[in-house]
Amino acid sequence: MRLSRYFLPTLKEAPSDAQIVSHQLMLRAGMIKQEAAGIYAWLPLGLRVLNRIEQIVREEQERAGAVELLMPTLQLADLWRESGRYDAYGPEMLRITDRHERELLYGPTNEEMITDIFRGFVKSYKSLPLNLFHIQWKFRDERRPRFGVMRGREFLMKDAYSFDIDEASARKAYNRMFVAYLNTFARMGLKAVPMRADTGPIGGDLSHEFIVLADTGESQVFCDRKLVEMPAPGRDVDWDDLQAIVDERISMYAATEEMHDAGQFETQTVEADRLTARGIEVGHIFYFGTKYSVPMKARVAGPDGKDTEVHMGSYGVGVSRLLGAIIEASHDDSGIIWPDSVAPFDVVVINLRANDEAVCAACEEAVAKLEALGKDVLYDDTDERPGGKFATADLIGIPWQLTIGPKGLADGVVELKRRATGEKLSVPLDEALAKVRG
Ligand code: 5CA
Repeated sequence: MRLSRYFLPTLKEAPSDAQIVSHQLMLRAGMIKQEAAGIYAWLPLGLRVLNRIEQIVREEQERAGAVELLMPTLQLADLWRESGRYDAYGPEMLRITDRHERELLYGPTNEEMITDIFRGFVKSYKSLPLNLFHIQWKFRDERRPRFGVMRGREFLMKDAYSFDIDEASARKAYNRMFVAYLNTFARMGLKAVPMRADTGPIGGDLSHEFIVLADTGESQVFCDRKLVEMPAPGRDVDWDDLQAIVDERISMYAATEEMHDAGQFETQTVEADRLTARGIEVGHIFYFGTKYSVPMKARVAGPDGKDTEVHMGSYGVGVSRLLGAIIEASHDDSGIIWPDSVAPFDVVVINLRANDEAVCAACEEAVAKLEALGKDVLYDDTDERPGGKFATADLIGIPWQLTIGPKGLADGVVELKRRATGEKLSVPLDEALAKVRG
């Protein structure tokens, strides 16, 4: 992608109402534009990262056995009356009336709709276990939308819903999502800690939030330091029996403010491991049994032929919020430092003299070779001065910067910089390519 033909509206200064660093950097890097309070347009660079995060979430959901579908953003109010949540949800729900005076709402979550889909098609326990997910925009009319995409009103969520014949099997579904979440966030370079959590309007009595520790986090959290450093379980696990992996983690103290018990914290952890911090909730999983299947009559025939209500759970990931969380966890004074796995481009090739034929030819050769290696390349072919180009490259956080100018070219070298460490190498192009290839 040539920068001269791209759309990257970077800003010198962040608007003064952007309070936290991730919001400031997303605006300065030309990733998002606010359209209304808590509602953003995703500009090309932001959309690239959003898509990459979405894809990691999708892959890890599928690895854990969940199946993707797509439900609409608009839902019928009557469906929500069946569960009793239409009135219970309160002013966070955006209610809409169509031209036929039919009451609709912009979905804040999808338990009712997925339960309706399920009951329409699934009649036997033989179709279970089943876990269906989608990645769709949600709307919650938050009282205080703030911090950019962290607490938006319109935001992208991955929500999965599991259906099982009984509680024991539903807990296995819960464990699969628990482990999938650990792997998902680790792939994005995040340390996300599962913590006991309040279930709020979703309901149920078993629930964990996945929290990324960051000073700007909205909630106060308390946990055992060892839990933060624990590596993710990885893909090669027995997906049918994850209890030991889950138990090892939930046996260590970790709780959000609402669930915190100071006495228990002291007895369960030694003082040196007691961590009190702030955190960002990037995921939340719930087991709520038959809360929706009873009122909505979602039943299947069991092995004995008798109809029984299914046991359900729901599992959310804040896909758009994750951009903010990743930036909070990975930036410096010059800008964003994207982990390789979610970066909008893998490499930026910086042309130091865009009016010099030999330099342009060398840059184009480098771009072509990088693309042949399967890399996504942003080619800064603009006639901006070098200082401005380096500042932009640092700001937008591309993991590798490959700089080519007349002086290096005369010596047969290019400069390769790793954004995360600042480490620079002056080497022949082929050596730089080998480094980037990894
Ligand atoms: N139905 C359940 C699970 S699918 C549910 O809605 N859970 S939730 O309310 O906890 O939301 C799931 C995730 O969405 C949260 O963990 C959070 O990461 C993200 N999220 C929630 N509200 C917002 C918001 N206003 N802005 C951005 N992300 C949000």
